[in-house]
Amino acid sequence: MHRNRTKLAARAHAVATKLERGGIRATYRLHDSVLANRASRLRFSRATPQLDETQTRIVDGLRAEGFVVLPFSELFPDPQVWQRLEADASSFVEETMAGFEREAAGEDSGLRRTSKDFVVRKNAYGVTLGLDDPWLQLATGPRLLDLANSYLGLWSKLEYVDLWYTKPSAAEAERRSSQRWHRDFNDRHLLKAFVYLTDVDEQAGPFEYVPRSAPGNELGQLWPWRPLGENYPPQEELAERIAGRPVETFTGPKGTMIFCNTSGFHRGGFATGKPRVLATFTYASPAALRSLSERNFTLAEANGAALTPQARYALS
Ligand SMILES: O=C(O)CCC(=O)C(=O)O
Repeated sequence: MHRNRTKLAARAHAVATKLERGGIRATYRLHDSVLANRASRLRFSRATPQLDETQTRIVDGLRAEGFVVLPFSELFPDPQVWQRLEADASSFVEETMAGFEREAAGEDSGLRRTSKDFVVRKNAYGVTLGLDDPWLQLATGPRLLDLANSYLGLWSKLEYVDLWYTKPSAAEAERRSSQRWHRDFNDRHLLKAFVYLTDVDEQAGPFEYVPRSAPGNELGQLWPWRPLGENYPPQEELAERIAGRPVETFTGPKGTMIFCNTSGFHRGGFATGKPRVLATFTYASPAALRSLSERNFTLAEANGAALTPQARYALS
């Protein structure tokens, strides 16, 4: 009797999961094609931003290859912008080091991590950010937001803002989670920006990308992106399918900035010899936030008067 009930419960659970997943997929598709994204595409088409030469080069590069890499100072030439960010990054690194010491002493470290325990995060999930947060300001300023919206062809949502400290894994460690090739689950097209805050060489777990693997590009049909699809394909099979093709490995000095459509295949953070510190932002469509993903922060009660309509939308 007990066994039957257990079997029945398991079947009911499987059916419920299937229905739930079907519902999430349908919600995503509806918002992508008709509801949320349509309105945000319209907003974009009514006020297309004027991009300068650097922003245009980034958007064109993203469309062609799915990634662009450049020095942060090319997009933000004012050294004060970098100094402010670097000061904040230094505090994060100091706090992380202090947390590691507490951890080593068997105390509560206070460090923020998710299931990806090799990464310590400044924000992780559930944090409240104010408009004075330097990274939030950067991500919602027109230099980044205009190019993100132009690439995505809509008024995007800022979904994720964080700093990561990636701790080196043991020498014999195997690649885990996002250290393995995958497509991000969040959206059919999304834009991530990474800013290296330390020098990143092969031993610091550089970010890597398979050019032209985003949906709609040449390799977009390789284990194609689908809502709740198979986003981590068998790694050896993938390696065989992309053999002989270029793979971008983004080693670079502190201040390297990478833009990438991570619906294409990417991996990184497999640090083996030294830590890697970076800032990361994600821009996605409204449909993604309504169905597949979750914003990692809430905006502190703020007078949004200083925000552009695009920034207010990105944070709403
Ligand atoms: O840590 C890395 O370089 C990979 C990050 C990643 O997979 C992601 O942000 O989606």
